[in-house]
Amino acid sequence: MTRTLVPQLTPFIDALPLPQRLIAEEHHGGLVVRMRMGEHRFHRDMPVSKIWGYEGMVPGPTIEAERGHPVAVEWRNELEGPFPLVVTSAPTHADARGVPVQCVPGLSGGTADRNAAALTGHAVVHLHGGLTPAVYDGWAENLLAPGQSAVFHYPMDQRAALLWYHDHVMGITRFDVYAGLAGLWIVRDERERELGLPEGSPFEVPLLIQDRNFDLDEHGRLTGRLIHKTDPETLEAFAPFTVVNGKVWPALDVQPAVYRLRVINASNARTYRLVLVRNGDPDLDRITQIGTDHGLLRAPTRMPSDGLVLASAERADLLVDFSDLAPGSVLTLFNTAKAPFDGARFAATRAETAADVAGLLPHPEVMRFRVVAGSAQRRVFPAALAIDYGVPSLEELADAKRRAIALVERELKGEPNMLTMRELAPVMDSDSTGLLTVTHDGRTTRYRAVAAHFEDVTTFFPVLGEYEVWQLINLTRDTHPIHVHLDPFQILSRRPIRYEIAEGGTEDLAITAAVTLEHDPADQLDHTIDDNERGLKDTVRVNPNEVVEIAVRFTNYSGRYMYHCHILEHEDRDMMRPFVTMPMELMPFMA
Ligand SMILES: [Cu+2]
Repeated sequence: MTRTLVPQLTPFIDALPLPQRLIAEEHHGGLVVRMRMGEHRFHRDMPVSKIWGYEGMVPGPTIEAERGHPVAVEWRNELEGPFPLVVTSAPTHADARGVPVQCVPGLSGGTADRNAAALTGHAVVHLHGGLTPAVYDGWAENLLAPGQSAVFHYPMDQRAALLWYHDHVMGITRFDVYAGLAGLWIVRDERERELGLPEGSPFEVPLLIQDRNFDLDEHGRLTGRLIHKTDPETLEAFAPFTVVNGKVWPALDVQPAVYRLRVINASNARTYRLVLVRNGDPDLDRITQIGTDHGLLRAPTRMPSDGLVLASAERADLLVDFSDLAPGSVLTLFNTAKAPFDGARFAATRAETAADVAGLLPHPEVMRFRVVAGSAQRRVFPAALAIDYGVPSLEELADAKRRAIALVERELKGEPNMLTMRELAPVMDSDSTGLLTVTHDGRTTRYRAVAAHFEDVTTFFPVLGEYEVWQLINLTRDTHPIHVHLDPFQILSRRPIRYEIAEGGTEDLAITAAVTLEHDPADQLDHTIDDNERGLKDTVRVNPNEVVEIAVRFTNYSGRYMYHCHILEHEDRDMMRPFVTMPMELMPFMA
């Protein structure tokens, strides 16, 4: 089904806002950030929206810190009801015209969820990408009620990178982040300064990309009221309007110079594949990627030929060279990824025609760059970027603890599907049932699921300082961005699998399935690791028919942390699990 929906808002009207900067050094490392109800205008032609935001803003202030200089933030919960967001599940997947309801504004026949409307503003802040002691990491159950506050200490003993802080409340992260509780956090260090990278305005520009939907009044006009809408077939919210730094489809005037774009996908569920288009053609060669989730790559990389894929919470540090362009040149950023994202390719040459309502992508526009007059500034950046990390060697990994996790979707009658990460333990006995087998080169390993839900027993106790290899096995039809709190990891491999789940084999905990590490003939994906993924990551896409192996080594902080799918609707139901990092010398005392 292809159909073009006329957008109810004119694109490229509003100027791209730059979030307010909150520079920790200027406050001697001590900051106060209040969570507050606010009013925010997402587009010039729409009334203001009520939001919950840090300092009452969307996005919150960008906190900037220096490596090695600790930052203490007093997070003050001053949220007030009523909850500014209408949560609804529409009764049907598509409207009378056959258009999926998620592609259009309004409630689409749904009613406001009363439990969501009754939310009063419990909150907890997580610094995503922070190497943070467990007590300040924002455990999803340790909440601040309105009127309460807490000082979180962030050591900032970590390399320069674009992080972000956002709400992480158990079961409702998807609503709190959607209501506005997200902001950027930039760590800076000497290595980046040696390289002469742009820092601050005008040549360093953060781009925080989200999708949002809004309510309609009785005349069909947008009211500005935020809507989180799902439907019987799609448990994630994929909203039709793309919002960058809080504006729908904004525009940025750029000089003929090199810009550093710090891009983050802060959407609940939507994956973007970003393609820059000029005069109808993809113009990806002017973009060089220098960094990923945890900062600089070892060497600059070019864009993947289809465009830059960023799933929820993934970041990219980009240099975009506009220096050869005449004033008046226009470049438009498009998204070509349909939703839910399953890794399927889409040629960059077709980016302008990526609209696809069946793929819940009614408006592929993201934002626009307009070149204005200025003296052309060319800059050359070094070919060597990061010099502080390498790929873990086979020797380092030889004795690594290996863990396996199956990503499983379970259909439930009369309620939305349940997604879980099943932690697997090898079993020896031969006659058990309820097993998941993994066959590789003729050798079969048999596993039993020992934990699936957040509240199940903790089974992961990584020892500080030691490498571990985690194997993420996707038995679903969607791509899941898996995020591990605390230390970053490196992607070791991404390989195709074929698998069969036994009839009725997906139980609440047990899973009966046979996985083979070989290509499924029906599978179109190439299961490669992009060059821009060969850095320090904290979120990795695990595509359908795929197993991804990561090497992770936790370093300084012991305690209880979480790892989870960063599709917030999945994280909330129930794709999140705890792990406990342990000092080596305590291990003999563990039962
Ligand atoms: Cu997921």
